[in-house]
Amino acid sequence: TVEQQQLMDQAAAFIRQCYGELARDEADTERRITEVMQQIARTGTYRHTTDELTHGARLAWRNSNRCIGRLFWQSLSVLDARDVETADEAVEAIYEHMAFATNNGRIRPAITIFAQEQAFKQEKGRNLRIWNHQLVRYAGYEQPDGTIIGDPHSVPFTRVCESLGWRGKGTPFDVLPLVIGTEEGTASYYVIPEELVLQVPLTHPTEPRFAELELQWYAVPFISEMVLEIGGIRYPAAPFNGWYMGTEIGARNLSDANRYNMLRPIAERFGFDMTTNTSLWKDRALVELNAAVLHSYKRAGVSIVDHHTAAEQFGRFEQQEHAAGRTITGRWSWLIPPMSPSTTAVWHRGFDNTERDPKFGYQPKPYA
Ligand code: HEM
Ligand code: NRG
Repeated sequence: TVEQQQLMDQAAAFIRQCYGELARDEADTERRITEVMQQIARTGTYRHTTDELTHGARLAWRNSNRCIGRLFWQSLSVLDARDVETADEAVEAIYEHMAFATNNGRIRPAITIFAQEQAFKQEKGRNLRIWNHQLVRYAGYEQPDGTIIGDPHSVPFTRVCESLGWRGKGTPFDVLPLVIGTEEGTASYYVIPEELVLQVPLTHPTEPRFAELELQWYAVPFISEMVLEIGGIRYPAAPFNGWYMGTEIGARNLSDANRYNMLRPIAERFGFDMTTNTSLWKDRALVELNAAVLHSYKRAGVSIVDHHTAAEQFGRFEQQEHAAGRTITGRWSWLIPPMSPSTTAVWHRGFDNTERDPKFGYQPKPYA
């Protein structure tokens, strides 16, 4: 069929690239391609070797056009959970990933890869899916008056958790449970053991009143809703993590008007003049919040990178790729940091936004 031919083409292209980069010899490469073609002809799909899975996941990171953290793509730890069948086993694998990656604050980039998507449409509903956007995320509760306690981004998913029987405490920082299910039908929730969720209380290096706000954030971003595609094979459950760039927390999560919206309360604590835009009170509050984020993560011994250093590292990534005879791709609107972007080199240039395979992609949410 057309689909099988397409899979064969994607598989062969991936094996060639992968084995080329891993310096395997020609005979080895051709032998493996023949084997994969036979597997596809016989079963409609094929299974990656451990080396292919590992390098494929690293390539997907290297090809992530929206990611500024790609210098470290070769250091990704790949945890193979393809033989996991039940939700209970999946949760165990996720807990192991969380402990390994968190590493008491010295964060290690990692990905856990669950079973590949079924080859036949009628079986696709049985695929394991993690329903969470990130493994760790704060609940959002809509009050009768329309105001929201917690993270507004989590409101729809929090409702899903509640419909499954979960009840949160109702604080602004309730960690949501894991929800594991299949693409169609049922899911179960699992409350994550507290010791697996490292969190950082936020303080400011010089302004003690900042602590009055009782802000905090979790240590590790684990994206759990994207699909990993390698050589035509799709992995719909493949949670991955690196560490935070400070602005993700300070210039988006805690500051966006439709997220925690903290700029006004921060400006109050610093005594900035909020009667006029021209005092730049929002900009000044943003700087102080971001200084507090970087200061607090450092003080807690949790890995984090500021946007200036991250942009420099991205420059080194590009040099490294050129030295290896490759070009980079990127999406400018995502690579520039959300604060003081013009102080970084990424602002002053353009990028080729071609999407290469292997890659991380979006997929429909498993809940309505
Ligand atoms: C996006 C930084 C590790 C894959 C991003 C973004 C930042 C970032 C700042 C933009 C996020 C946003 O604006 O919401 C970093 C840093 C890392 C890191 C500092 C530290 C090691 C990783 C790893 C992977 C990865 C390990 C995968 C293996 C991606 C992908 C996106 C992204 C796929 C796009 C996400 C989306 O479309 O929502 N990264 N990253 N990154 N990163 Fe990284
Ligand atoms: N902006 C999101 C996280 C997106 C991915 N960022 C990373 N990824 N740093 C947020 O929670 O703020 N990573 O794998 O490290």
